[in-house]
Amino acid sequence: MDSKKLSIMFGTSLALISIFMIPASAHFGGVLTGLGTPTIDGVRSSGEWDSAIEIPVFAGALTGSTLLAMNDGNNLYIALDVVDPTLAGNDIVAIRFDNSHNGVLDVNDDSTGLMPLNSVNDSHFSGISITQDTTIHGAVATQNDGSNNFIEYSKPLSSGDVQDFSLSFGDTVGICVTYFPDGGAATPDTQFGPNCRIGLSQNLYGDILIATPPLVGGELLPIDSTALMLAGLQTSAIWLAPVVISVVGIGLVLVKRK
Ligand SMILES: [Ca+2]
Ligand SMILES: [Ca+2]
Ligand SMILES: [Ca+2]
Ligand SMILES: [Ca+2]
Repeated sequence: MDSKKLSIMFGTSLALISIFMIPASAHFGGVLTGLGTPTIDGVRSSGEWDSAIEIPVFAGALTGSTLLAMNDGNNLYIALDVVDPTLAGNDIVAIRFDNSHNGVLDVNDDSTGLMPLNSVNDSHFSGISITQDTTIHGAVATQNDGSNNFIEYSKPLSSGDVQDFSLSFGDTVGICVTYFPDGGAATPDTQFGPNCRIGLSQNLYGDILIATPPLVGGELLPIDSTALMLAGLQTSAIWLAPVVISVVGIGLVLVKRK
């Protein structure tokens, strides 16, 4: 095989590896990701969250609840579809983030508390405790459909506030979600991942991958045309096949030339 063909194959293989590169493995559960822009109104409208990967969370009385996340170029969106027949003033969602995905609670790791009356608290780890930010960022809306509370939350990917996360396309951020139904205590059954609130470790957090809209001709593709492809890319093991084949291919070509 001549060197030109070899370099083409090598280049193609590298391109395939970069295209099909999968994110770091989840701390717990599946990786949440998706591209899209929901309306933060507490209503799961038809198709609104279809591009987001939906994973089961919680246990016991909350079995059947699910968590979703997606992003566009501006915001991170999170939705919790939690089994709860009534929306009460003390149904609270607490979300903690592992900003840099390092598994350790760091100063300024982000945190939020979502209240059912559509108010949002914005906090961070001060080094001693979870403390309210100087400037509150984020929006939330919650509604009940008779069986579930649907909580929709948005926050800028990069608010510019050092007390908030700053996320770019391709980043993975850890997430710990706790639901306090009717002000009840947090138990492993009401947390994703289980007991993620305990201690300084963030190793039981789940993961959100900030989705990257593909560039075509130097421009971002419209989100709707790419969401399904990206969702499949992150969840289906079949997408690993080109990586494996490419790596094996490089090895075979190099061995053959020796
Ligand atoms: Ca909505
Ligand atoms: Ca951290
Ligand atoms: Ca803030
Ligand atoms: Ca914050």
